[in-house]
Amino acid sequence: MSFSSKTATSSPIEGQKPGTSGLRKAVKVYQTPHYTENFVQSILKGGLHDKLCGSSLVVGGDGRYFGKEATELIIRMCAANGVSKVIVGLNGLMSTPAVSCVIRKYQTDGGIILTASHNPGGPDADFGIKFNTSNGGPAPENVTNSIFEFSKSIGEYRICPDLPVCIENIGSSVVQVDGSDFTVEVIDPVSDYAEYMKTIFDFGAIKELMSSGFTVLVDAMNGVMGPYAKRVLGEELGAPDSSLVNCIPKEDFGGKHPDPNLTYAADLVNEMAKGQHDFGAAFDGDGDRNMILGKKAFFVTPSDSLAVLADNLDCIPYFKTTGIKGLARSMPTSGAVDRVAKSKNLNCFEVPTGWKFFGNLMDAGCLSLCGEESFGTGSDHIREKDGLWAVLAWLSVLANTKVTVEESIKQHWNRYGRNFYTRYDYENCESAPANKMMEDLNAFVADKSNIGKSFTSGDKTYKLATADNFCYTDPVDCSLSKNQGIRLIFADDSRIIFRLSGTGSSGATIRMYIEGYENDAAYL
Ligand code: G16
Repeated sequence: MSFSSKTATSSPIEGQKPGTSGLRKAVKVYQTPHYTENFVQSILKGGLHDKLCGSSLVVGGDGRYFGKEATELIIRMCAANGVSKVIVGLNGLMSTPAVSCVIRKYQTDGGIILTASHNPGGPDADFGIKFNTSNGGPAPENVTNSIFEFSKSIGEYRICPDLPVCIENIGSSVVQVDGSDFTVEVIDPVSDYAEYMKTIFDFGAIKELMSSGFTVLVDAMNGVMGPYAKRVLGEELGAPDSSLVNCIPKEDFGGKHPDPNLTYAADLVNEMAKGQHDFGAAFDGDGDRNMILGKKAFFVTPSDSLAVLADNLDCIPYFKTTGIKGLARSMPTSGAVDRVAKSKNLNCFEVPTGWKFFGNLMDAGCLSLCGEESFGTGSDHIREKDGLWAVLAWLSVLANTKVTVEESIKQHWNRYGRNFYTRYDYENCESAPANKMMEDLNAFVADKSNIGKSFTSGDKTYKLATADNFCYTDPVDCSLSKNQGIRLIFADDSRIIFRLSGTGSSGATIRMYIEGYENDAAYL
């Protein structure tokens, strides 16, 4: 069959600047005329440039409302823009880590992920589109800037309107578009990822743990992770069906906020609190975030999770082959992992918030394990954070060390001290006063007479040692990222950090992160 594409006239739409991770907006915004088309065309041209013609791309998403329409539109636009092959998940589904895995495995030129991650879904909620480059990771800032620049001067987009698109059956189809072959390959979104996990972890050891009376409870939050949890934890590792809950992906996540934290995964927390399960975990909508709980809902902060995994990487076969090249965390993540790095004589990088900043370090062979306070953990096996990987990593540690989750955390605190940590989110703020607050904080940190001042809280006094707005120079390509968050660092390494979220779909969200370090056993 052969088809012809056409050029449609359009004009720039304000505000198509990708945030921390893609362009997240209300579904209703994405549904306005030309909004999605403009952004997809900007990704294709601004993200791929002269590689566009003849390229291959992966397309997948978390199953949220509007995902299917957007997937079909993207395929029609890829066909019209000279892309030669699109690999797409069955029914448009593919977790974010799996997209990264598939891009790398099949060496495509990148991928387009349809997700607003942990933001709610449905006709009145959020949608998002994100571009990943050929290394499998989120596009770095120079690429997202180029996409944004393109969107500001767009005058037309290309589409093949009559191309029939069927993503409901696995298989490959080739058609002629404007005289060239165009292939759409619909794949099982789980298989490649599941096979890869088997090469990273010792499934035999985890299986043994799971059959020894150790019980898990995993909540997929009605997001894309259901089929992955069922295949890997259920079919491969023997977790009973009843221990894997909310595993059918729903367009509106069943009305839930698919964010794996103590607030939004409260059902899991309450069930774990009954003390009937040894290990609990939840994922976000697209499967890159994770929350880990021990028996009786013992909460593992993401910063501690990273530190404990860093201390136990020898429990994971993958690292025996690759070696441990270095560790990293985002700036607001607690310094717990830094202490592990120091004791193991490893480099520990501090990058701005956003997984995209880890990619260069991994590609340059400087980084094996990294994480963020925002419930993200992962390694250089792919270029996205990976919720199920984190669960398998924890199960590997527990299988090897034969201690409980709570014991492993407490042993860690006893050895390294404890970074007490909390984050406050002020959501749905008006943008202007939030920006003014950041300006005032900028003025405060610029005034060097504040250094050395003491502040007292309870029986503790904190002396301000450093105050700045975090600026990062990528050690690999020397690119500079300024204004990445206000840092107040005290003499004992305690910190207060302020930054504006880059993942909201409207208004402003102010984040305040507070961290205090203790190594006095009486306080742990
Ligand atoms: C995204 C990024 C993360 C980042 C988080 C922070 O997470 O992928 O690397 O830590 O945003 O968000 P904010 O700017 O709101 O603090 P996700 O899971 O939403 O893709």
